Amino acid sequence: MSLRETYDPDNIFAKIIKGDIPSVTIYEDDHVLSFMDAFPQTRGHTLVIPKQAQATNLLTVEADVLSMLIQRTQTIAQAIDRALAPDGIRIAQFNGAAAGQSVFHIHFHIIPVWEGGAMKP
Ligand code: DGP
Repeated sequence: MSLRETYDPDNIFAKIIKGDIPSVTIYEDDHVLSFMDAFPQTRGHTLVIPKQAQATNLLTVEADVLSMLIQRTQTIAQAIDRALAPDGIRIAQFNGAAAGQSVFHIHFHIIPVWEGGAMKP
């Protein structure tokens, strides 16, 4: 999918928001849903998505939604830090299939990392 494809309201994350696909919720409010990645790179690998915004990626998302999303990502990363005490936390975000994006509903990855590769899933 290119950077300029229209939003598919039946994408996997839209189905998770609707409750049509189960997920493990980490945090939820009126605007944001955060849940465990089904294919975690490390233990605690978490995704953060907007609930209402129909945006495929960072280039097309509204600025206020993006601000809210990164603020929630910070809060959730702080909670993951307290819970799992990783040595580092990687924040990842991909735009377009060519860049590695596979689900076309904007999202941030929060990926705790441990020195020496400990705490693999
Ligand atoms: P990206 O490559 O940035 O589009 O990442 C999409 C992530 O979504 C990837 O790490 C795997 C995850 N994922 C794909 N399908 C599902 C699903 O059905 N449930 C959950 N929880 N995660 C999923």
